Order: sequence, then C-alpha cells, then structure tokens
Amino acid sequence: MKRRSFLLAAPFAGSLASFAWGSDSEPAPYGALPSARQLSWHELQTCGFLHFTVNTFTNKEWGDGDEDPKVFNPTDFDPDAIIAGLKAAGMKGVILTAKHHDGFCLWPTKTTEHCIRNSAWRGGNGDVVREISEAARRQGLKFGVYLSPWDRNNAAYGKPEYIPIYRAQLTELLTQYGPIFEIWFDGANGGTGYYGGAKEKRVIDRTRYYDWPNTWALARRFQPGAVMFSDIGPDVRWVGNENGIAGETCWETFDPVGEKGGPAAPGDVDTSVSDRGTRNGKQWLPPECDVSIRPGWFWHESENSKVKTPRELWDLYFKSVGRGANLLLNVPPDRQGRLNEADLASLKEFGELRQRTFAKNLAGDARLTVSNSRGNRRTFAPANLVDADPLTYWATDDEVTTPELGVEFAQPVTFSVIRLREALPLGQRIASFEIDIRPGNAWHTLVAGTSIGNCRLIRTSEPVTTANLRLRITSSPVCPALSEFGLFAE
Ligand code: FUL
Ligand code: CA
Repeated sequence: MKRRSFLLAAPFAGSLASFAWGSDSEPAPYGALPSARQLSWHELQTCGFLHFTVNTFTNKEWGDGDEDPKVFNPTDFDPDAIIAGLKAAGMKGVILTAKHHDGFCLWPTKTTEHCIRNSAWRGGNGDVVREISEAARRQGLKFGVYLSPWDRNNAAYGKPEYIPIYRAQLTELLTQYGPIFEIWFDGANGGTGYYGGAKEKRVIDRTRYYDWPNTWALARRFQPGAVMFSDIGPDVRWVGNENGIAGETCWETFDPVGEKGGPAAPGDVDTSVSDRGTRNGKQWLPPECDVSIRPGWFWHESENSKVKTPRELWDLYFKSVGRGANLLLNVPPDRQGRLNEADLASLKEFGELRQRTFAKNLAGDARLTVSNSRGNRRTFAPANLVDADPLTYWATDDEVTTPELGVEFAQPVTFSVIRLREALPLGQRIASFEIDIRPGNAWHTLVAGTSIGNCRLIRTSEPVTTANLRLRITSSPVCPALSEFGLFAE
C-alpha cells in the first residue's frame, strides 16, 4: 500500500486504534538547524591549530609587519612529524596560520612580496601551506586555513584597495590546496603597524570595512564544504575566550549582538554571552574553543617549560567538547619547524587517555528500557543509543517530552564519565535532564544538567558503582531525540 492510502485508511482500521498519529515518521525538526557542513564539523570535535610565521624567529606574538622575510628559515621542517604529533592526540583536522597579523604569507602568493618566496628557507622555493596540507591529507586529517584580515605589513591596509588583495589571498588558498574544512577569520583588527613604511595607527570600521558578506560569499563559492569561523560565524562562533572553556550551559544556537548593542561584526560582538549562546536562537552557530598548549600562540624558547600537562588538556576537553563545543588546540612549531618534545609528550598522553577512556561503552552491555519509544518502532528504539552512530537515535511520541531511560546491568559496573548526544539534524531540543543511580535500594540523583547538543560529558568526582541507572529528560519543548548514551571508566 502506498503511504498516502495507508494514512487515509488507518482511522477505519480497528487493529490500529492505539496507533500514535505521526509517530511512524521522524519527529519534526525543532528551531534552527545545522547545515551539512556544520554537521561534518561537529563530528571532528578536536582539531589542531598551528601558529607559525616570522614571529617564531623574532620571538614575538604579534609581528609589526616590518620583519625581513629572510628571518623565516626553519632548519628541519617536518610536516609529517607535526601532523603525526597532532594525530596522536586524536585531532581530526588542522588549521594553519597561512598569514598572521604581520602579513607574512607562508605560501608563494602573487599578492605581495612579503612572503615565503623572499625567505631564506629553501632558497625561496618552499610552500608551508602546501606541505602541511599534503601531510594532513596523507594522515587523514582535514586541512583548514587562518588568514588574518588585519595586515600590519600591507601599505593598502585600512584603505579600500586592501580588500581585493585580501580576497585574492583567500582565493589562492581556497583554490590551490584541495578541500578546506574550515576558514578562520580572526577578530583582532586594526591598530598600529608598519603598513609599507607609513608606521602609523590605522583604525577601521569593523562593521563595514571588510564587507564580510561578499568575502563569505566568495569563500562559499570556492569551498562550499568549509565552515567559516569568526566572532559571529557565519558557521562557527568564537566561544568568547582563549582559555578553551565553553559555558557550563552552552547552546549550539546564537544570535550575536555588537558590543554596544547594535549589529555584531567580527571584532565587535558582546563576548560575555558567546560561551553560552542563545537558547532557541535563530541561527545554528556552534562554539569553537581555541586555546594554546602554551601561554603564547607562537613558539618561544622560554615557554618550553610551560606546556600544559596531559591532565590539563583532558580537563579542557571536558570543558569544551563535553559542553557541545569543538576544541581547537594550538601547538606551535619551533625554529626547526617541528613540535617541541614537551608538547609532543603531552599530546601523546592526552591521546592515550582519550583512547583508553572511550574504548568501551559500558552501556552497550546493559538492558535499556524506556517509558516511551516513538511509535514502538525499531527506527527510534533505545538500542540506537549504544550503536556509536550519531545519526540513529531514540525518540518518543510527539506528546511525550519528559521520558525516562532505564539502564540495567546484570552485575554492578563502575564508571566515571557519562556521554550524551542529541540527534543534531533535528535541532537542539532538550533543555534539561537528570541522572539517577541506585547503588543500594534507593534512587538518588547523581547529576542535573541543561544543554546537551552535540555532546555532553559528565565526569563524576569519584568512580560510581551501580547496577541501575536512569536518565530523566526533565524539560524539552518537543519530544527528545537522543543519539547516544555512554558510560565509560576513566
Ligand atoms: C587572536 C590573535 O590576535 C592571536 O595572535 C591568535 O592568533 C589568536 C588565535 O587569535 O585574536
Ligand atoms: Ca546512535
């Protein structure tokens, strides 16, 4: 029978009297929804960031733009070793500073002489963007670019003539280096600089100067699969701090406003709410937490002893990925063009912690019971919660918005991490939940939480041992759709 005639016939079929209407089909999506490119980005969860330029050789964080290109000269550049170091930490992509604020381009651009062509490295024939992008692809990491809008070297910066130059640079990066997964537009903008010798302060109108809508449109044309990051998106938002920490409650939706309440622009956004987002916001604009493994973004000898420990990285992972954001961890190459041993050791141990912890979902061995399952259909059954597939999910009938999931083990199990994920193509639905355990005869509440989104990780202060656990969705405007429930032992 065709679906249409089935629907028409059903009201007259006695045997289908208890059939819940509409429940044989997917729940209607709720609110703002992620695009396909955002969904792929969500799956990456952790990526590496590489800050590398003349600053590495001049010991600066912000180059003035008057650096001699000759200073860029790594003695033992090893892109495969850099990527392998990131991969050991479980990174799924890498973003390179193709041009930082100093204006020095790490690829042989046609737009300026202030680039690698005029460096001492490889007699001016090198291309760091090419080599990092190829090493990333070889090792299965996605490749992205950071192209600073602010250019402290360029004589045209601050004038209308700079915009076509910036766009030409972006075009070169987006057309010559294969698929790009993310384009990073930094919000730090305008101020003093060399500017072709003018050595002055140049202030720009952050809302209008770059004509962002047309720059974004150009990027879309060349790389439709790439997400674009800035303070205000259009695809991924800055989390509002450089500590790697999302809000305890953190929504994937966000409606940014400017610092003074007007329209927002990159470099002009009220960041006090960026870590939290906007519940029921009009745009799907998930947060990215950028943070450096060291105090600075670039490599400095004096910071070799100040590298974050594996435990500190682990903690940041819970405060970023565990709150629905992505983590973008910066690990700067040194003057050799390699990652320092201290950074490599931290990355490796952090990666092992991740691997060991998430190797086995204990809930896979449990009997899962639910207070309601949509249309009693297998498509929406609780078994979907433990199949490690983000696209399959447990959902309830439309009128059931606060269901319960029971997790029952034959023998008590011990865990310290709980993982919840929502079915993102259906929007961010759940507003709050609680988890109870029954270690003895009585239930007691272990956690009460709010936003879930792409991923909510809960780390218990002590390992928990119980044979019975239950998840209660305590508030949701529509029926929930949960794609994963996981229990792990750290
Ligand atoms: C900031 C920049 O000013 C820093 O140098 C660094 O690139 C960081 C990721 O973004 O806005
Ligand atoms: Ca699933």
